[in-house]
Order: sequence, then C-alpha cells, then structure tokens
Amino acid sequence: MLSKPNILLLYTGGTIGMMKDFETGALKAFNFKKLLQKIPELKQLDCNIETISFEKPIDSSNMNPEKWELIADIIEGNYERFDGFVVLHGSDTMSYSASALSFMLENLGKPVVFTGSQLPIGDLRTDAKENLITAIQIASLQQKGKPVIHEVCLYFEYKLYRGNRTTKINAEHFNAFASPNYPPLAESGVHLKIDTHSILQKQSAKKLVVHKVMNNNVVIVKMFPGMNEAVLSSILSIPNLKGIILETYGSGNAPSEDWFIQVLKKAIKSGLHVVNVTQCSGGSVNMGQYETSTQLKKIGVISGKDITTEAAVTKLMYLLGQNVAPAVFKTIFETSLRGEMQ
Ligand code: ASN
Repeated sequence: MLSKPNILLLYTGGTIGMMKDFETGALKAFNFKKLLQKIPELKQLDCNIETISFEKPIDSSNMNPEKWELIADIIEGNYERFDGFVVLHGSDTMSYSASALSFMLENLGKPVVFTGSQLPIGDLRTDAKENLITAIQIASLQQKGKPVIHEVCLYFEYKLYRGNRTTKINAEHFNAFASPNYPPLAESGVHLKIDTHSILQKQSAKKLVVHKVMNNNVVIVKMFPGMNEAVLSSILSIPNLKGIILETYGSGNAPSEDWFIQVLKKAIKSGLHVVNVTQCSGGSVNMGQYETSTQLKKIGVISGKDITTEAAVTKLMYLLGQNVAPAVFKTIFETSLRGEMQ
C-alpha cells in the first residue's frame, strides 16, 4: 500500500487568518494555531499535514522579495520530506508571489499551491474552507506515487490556475482571480478535473535549483494619454534603475511622438531593460502590428507578449538577480521559462 502524501502548509497571513481588531474594527492577521482549530475537517483529509507559519503573519500588502526568499527557503529546506506545499497568502499580492516563486523554484518537481480567501475563516459565509481543503487535495494528488502537478499554482473559488498567469480582478467577489491568457489547470465541482494538456509536464529528473536573489531596481509605468516628457525622463533617470515594465495600449502601442521614442532609446542605450506589456487584461503585445509600435521594436524594446504585469515585474527582478548578460537578456526575457508566456 502506498503511504499517504505529506503536505506542508505554510501560513504567511492574509484575510484567511484575520480577525477584527477590537478597537479599530480593522481586519488584522492572528495566530495560526487558532486558525487551524477552526477547520477540524483537515483531520479527515487523506494526507499527513504539517504546518509552519511566518513568525509575524502579514497582510499581503506587506509582501516583498525578502519574504519571497523566506518562502523559497522553507520550501527548499522541506523539499525532500514533503510531497506538496500549500501556501496560505493574502489575495492582494498573491499573483505577484506565485509568479515570483515560479521563477525562484527552477526544475520544481512537486506542487506549490497558493491559496487564501476573501472572508476570514471564522466568518460564517467564509470561502476559506473550500479553498484550503481543495488546495490541500490538489497538492496531495499523486499518480503511481508521483505528484501530478509540478508547478507553482493558485487555487481560488473552484479553479486551479498556473500562478504566473493570474491576476487579481475583484476586491469583493469570491471569484477574485482570473487567468486571461491561459486556461485553468483544474476545475473543482463534483469531481476534481485536471486538464492534463494544460499542466506543465515534468521535463526530467533535474534537481530543484532555488534562486533567491531578486533585484528590485525596477519600475512599472502605465501609459496614459497626456504623459509628458518630464515625467517619463525623470522616472527613467532614477539612480540605479535597471529595468522598466511599460504598460502600453492594446497590442503594445504607445505614442509615436519623437520625444517619447528618443527618451526610451537613450535609456535602452544606457543599459536599461524596457519591457512592453499590454494594459489590457487579455491578449498579447505584438510590436510591428501597428505603426505606433514599430519604433519600439526598432529601438530594442523587449516584448512581454501575453505575460501579466505581475509575472513581468517578477521575471525582470529574477533575471536581473541572475545577472543575465545584456546581449542575451532580451532573448531570455522573451522566452517562456515557467509557462508564463506563449
Ligand atoms: N488584504 C488581504 C491580504 O491580501 C486581502 C485578502 O487576503 N483577501 O492580505
């Protein structure tokens, strides 16, 4: 008989474990042990669960690269002992963290499932129980004693997504996430249906490599009609800036005015990496399709293709942290590393 899978549940914070502050009425993170007492159902699951918690659970608005490193450290340190990992995380920045971890964990051979909730676990109408229980079941899925999923994913409101394809789309609905450019990896109804064509296949028996250096000398700039030269130039001259995610219009279009192109051209010449992503929620950048993006292509702007802003900014931090040589940076950025782009 096969033994039960071992799952590590890591609590970082988020609404799932929050309670109202007596004085202010604001939601804040509380003790993890109390949280577990609210879910006696966990004992019925067909797996062994061990738990670990951030010393100080956070609202995910306080997430940052040091804490991503901590998550990566915990997974690395427990990688051999466990068959799957569930990360409880606030929904606000969950897509950023799932994207970051997807890049940090190279050759991942086991599931890392991010989940959380919109209402605290103690709330009568909470969405936390379903999210947590199904996330654990997904992390426990095995075929012939091997994990079915080998990637960083995000489970929320009956759907499992590739983490680095997601974005938070709603601050109130239980259905808070979308994956506009990639189908769900699984849907949970009466049955748990895995889309075997969409999940990443395990490439080889390569060993997990954990990359912990993220360079956050980056900025996201969202285009809007009326952006002026002084504003853009001053952003691009931030000391030490290494890369910029430019959220452009539609399929990667931006003003064709000379000052705009000249400012970007100068920045790229000085070694800055400029990545073009669309501010549309779905679809892809295609530089050259319109005249308003042809110049961008010519001056060496990197195409983010159909990547989300969350995955783009974390991929940028990751590649900068790897000290990728300038000559190959564009090619590597434009290559799908963890299924984050087409
Ligand atoms: N503010 C919360 C957080 O991201 C929101 C949530 O978890 N639903 O930590």
